Amino acid sequence: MRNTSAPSTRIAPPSHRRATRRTRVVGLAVATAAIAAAAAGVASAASVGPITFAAPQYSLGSINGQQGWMKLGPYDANVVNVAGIPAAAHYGFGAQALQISDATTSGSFGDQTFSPGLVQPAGEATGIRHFQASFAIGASQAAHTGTGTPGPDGTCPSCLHVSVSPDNGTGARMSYLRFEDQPNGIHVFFDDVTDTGPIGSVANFNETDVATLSRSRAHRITFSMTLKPGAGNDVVSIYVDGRRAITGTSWEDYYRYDPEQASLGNVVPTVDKLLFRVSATPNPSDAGHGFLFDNVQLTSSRHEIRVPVRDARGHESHHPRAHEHRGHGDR
Ligand SMILES: [Ca+2]
Repeated sequence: MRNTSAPSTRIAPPSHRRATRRTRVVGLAVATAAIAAAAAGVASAASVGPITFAAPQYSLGSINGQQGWMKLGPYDANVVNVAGIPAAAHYGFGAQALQISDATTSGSFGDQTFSPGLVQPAGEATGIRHFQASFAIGASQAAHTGTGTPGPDGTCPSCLHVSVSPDNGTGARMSYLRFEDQPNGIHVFFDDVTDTGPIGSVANFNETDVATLSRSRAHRITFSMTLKPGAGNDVVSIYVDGRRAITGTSWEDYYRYDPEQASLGNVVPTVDKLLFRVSATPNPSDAGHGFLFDNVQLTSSRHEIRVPVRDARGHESHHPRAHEHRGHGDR
């Protein structure tokens, strides 16, 4: 995985040394952190969003410091005027959206772009074991950007790329999607981890190309995580436009067993934010372009919440849940 090179924090993902298969977004709505009533039966513990990056809460320019967003490094992540981006005219993103490119990248974590956090993190030791995060993503340019072409393994290190991960705000990623703008569309790569232990056992990162998104419209992406007590049992499903693209597991056992986590006590982290990360090969010509993100929403809960079929605007559609298709989610 190219995204884990030279981690600059110690809560860092693994080097890709042993990947079995080379494996490797936000808005201006009010980020409401609503702690649900303590009454039994209330499914939702906490939520953020939907964030639509709208004025007046959000201003054009760097996302850092706006409504709980953080981006301390020199990355190209800005609230932008959608009217100035012809490709996005029909995305349904309203007047403003979040633009992120890989013009500037680094191997670091804690200074990259983080969403606002949930008041109640989800984690297997918290009793709040369900985490759901979704966002809309669209290309900022109608045509493939740059000159990158995929290699024999299907990945394209020189293509426009941004990864998104459920995280705790420090770079302790518990899952991972990478969006790559390849010539035939935006490829979506999912990574999970297998490590049967014991402590000191090196983890394997498994990467799967789960979808190819058309550039002609925006797409809704959802992480649905169930963080069960014990090893090797977390369930992570990825939905593309309301259809399930893959079900795998989390990165829990990297933290639980991998020697890279020994100095931190091999502790499995909680999740309460989304990390939008740009690492590996920078593409300076992508500055001001890259991907657009909107309608960002996060929820933690005691009970699993159904993943609604929504369009990129975040509107729930009327047709029933249809998410059992594995594989490419953009058909
Ligand atoms: Ca678990």
